[in-house]
Amino acid sequence: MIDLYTWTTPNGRKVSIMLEELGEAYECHPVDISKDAQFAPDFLAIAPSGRIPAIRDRDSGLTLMESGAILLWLAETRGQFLPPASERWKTLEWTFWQVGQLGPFLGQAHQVLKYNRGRTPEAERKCRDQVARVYGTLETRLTGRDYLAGNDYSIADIMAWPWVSRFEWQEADLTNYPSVRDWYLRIAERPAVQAGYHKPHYVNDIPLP
Ligand SMILES: N[C@@H](CCC(=O)N[C@@H](CS)C(=O)NCC(=O)O)C(=O)O
Repeated sequence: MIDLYTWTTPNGRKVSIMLEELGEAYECHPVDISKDAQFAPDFLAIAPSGRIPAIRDRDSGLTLMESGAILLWLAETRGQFLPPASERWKTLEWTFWQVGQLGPFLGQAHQVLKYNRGRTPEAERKCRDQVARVYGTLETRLTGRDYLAGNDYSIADIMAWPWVSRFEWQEADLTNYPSVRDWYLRIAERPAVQAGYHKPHYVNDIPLP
């Protein structure tokens, strides 16, 4: 049994989607980051960075923060969504690209373009450039491929998809990125994605371009 500490954000949804894909038994513990629940001592004992998501494995007592580490641990210990041989390295390449580029740049875009629009035009211009750049990278990678690692759906897709699901917040028009759009819709149809998206509670339907 896994305890999942999470909230209704892209980083949190990566883990609930992965757990649903694995058919894993888990219990959700909401950490309302809009009310600073991430700074409660009990949560900080599990996630010293004070950021969701985090997990505790009840069997081994292992605790983990950082969505990339959590998905890698689940993939390795369950033997799923991390393909063998060369696709393994492409999976890790795109997993780390998500951690280092897609998440941080789109996260900045949410702050500037959604929550502070009209305040700093230069910051908005830079954010729009970076949004176009990461979507351009995704489009190039997904042209002629069903999934980021290649043929197989993997943790690389589970890492990236929840960030793309906020395309409206990022002012990203998916009709400009047809391969990303097809990939996004292909993954949105998965029952585990539809279940994991609404954890720890329902906010809105999965946005459809
Ligand atoms: N690199 C971390 C990022 C985690 C993260 O930024 N979580 C956000 C929500 S999506 C958070 O907890 N924010 C609260 C805060 O910064 O205080 C991961 O991939 O898990």
